[in-house]
Amino acid sequence: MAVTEDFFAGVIEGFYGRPWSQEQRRILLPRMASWGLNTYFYCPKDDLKHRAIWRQPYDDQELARLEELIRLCEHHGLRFIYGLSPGLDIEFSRPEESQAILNRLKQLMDVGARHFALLFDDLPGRLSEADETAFDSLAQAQCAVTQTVFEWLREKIPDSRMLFCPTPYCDRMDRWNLGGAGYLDDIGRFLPQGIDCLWTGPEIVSHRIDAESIRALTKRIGRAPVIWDNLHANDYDLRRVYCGPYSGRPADTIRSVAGIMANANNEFELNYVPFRTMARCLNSPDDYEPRAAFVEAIREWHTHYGSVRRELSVDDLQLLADCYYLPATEGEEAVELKELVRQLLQTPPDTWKDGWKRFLDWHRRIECLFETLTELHDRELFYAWSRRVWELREEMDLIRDVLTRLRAGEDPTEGFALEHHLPFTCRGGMVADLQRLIMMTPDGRFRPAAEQPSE
Ligand code: GDL
Repeated sequence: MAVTEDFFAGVIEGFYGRPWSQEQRRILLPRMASWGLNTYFYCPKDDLKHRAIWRQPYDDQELARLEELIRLCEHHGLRFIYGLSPGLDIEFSRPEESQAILNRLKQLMDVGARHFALLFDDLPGRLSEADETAFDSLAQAQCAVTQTVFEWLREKIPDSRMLFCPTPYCDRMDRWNLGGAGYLDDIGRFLPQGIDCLWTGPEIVSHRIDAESIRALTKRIGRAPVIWDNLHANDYDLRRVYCGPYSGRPADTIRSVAGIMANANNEFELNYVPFRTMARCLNSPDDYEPRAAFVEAIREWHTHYGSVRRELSVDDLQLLADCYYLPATEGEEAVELKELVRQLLQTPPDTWKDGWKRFLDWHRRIECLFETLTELHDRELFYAWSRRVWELREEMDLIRDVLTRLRAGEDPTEGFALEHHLPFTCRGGMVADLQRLIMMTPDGRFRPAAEQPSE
């Protein structure tokens, strides 16, 4: 099954932080088309005019950049969607506000945009005082403005597609009654048919999305949702990137929705495997196998890793991606490595068998890996990896030094002063200190950490 024209299959540039560069987008768009994706959705949270100052028109230079993207999408047969987030301070009851939205859409339409979205995610979830008297609920206020925009749009471009992102956009937020009780039922009643509704699944970052939950939602909102997929998004945690395969969206889920678009790593270069595997999954969901798709995508991605001196092997790239896999799971080798380190730290050295040798082998590979990455021709690719892999290498050094002391029979009770790890510089900083004060249990609960000396 190939993705059909009316199904949204693509990429959302919708994360917090520095938007991708124009050059990165020029690389992305043809790649998407060649992989069988059909939509690029522009809505970076930190394009100021997308959200913070949404009423101000784009200047000529900004508009020229957007126009180039629209043309590129046209050229490659992709649908370009422009998204606007007016929700931070919009007053729904003032007609000038709807007009401000139309002005912005008109600006984009004049340079060729045909499909649009209004996004009401990540907002206070309350109406202003004036709006409280004009509308019965936040959902009704949002639907009223969206309807005005939709009617205007369809008059100008009858086959235009329009999307809407609700304030509660996952099951958990619905359970919290974000946006007010009955918000999603109001969407079902008041959001005109023909407008698609975005949804991230059971959670903001959903490890798995089942068809059953989609069917229940479809009934409530009166349409099959379009999945805004945050599986590989990493804007919420600067330590992590996700290079694991698209997974946790079974074929019957894919068949139950009106589209799936991925909002992924801020580091554009690290999205090769996420997008490649998602494209594969959406185009043949019945025989999609995540690990096999991952291994294949790694082999393709490996061709981007030409370096000035030493060669990076496919196996080493796979090890690296295994260490930066998916939000709730590590890749196969990372799982083995973590388990080995745990065992070595918790058992006496005379029971380690070949464990020490195996650890040293991983240590050496990660060290070499880092050195090779520094020498890549593609500097952007190296810069995207650099701080993450530096940190991984540092931790591997630290573990090696601690294990070395244990092997020498030293007593760990008082802790080891390590030559190469300057206390408070290594693993230092306000956030790291705060993190140590609250610990997470193995099943993901939080509690105060065991007593710690004050400074
Ligand atoms: C969100 C934001 C998105 C962000 C993502 C991951 C939606 C609809 N909105 O809540 O912009 O990148 O989480 O942090 O997902």
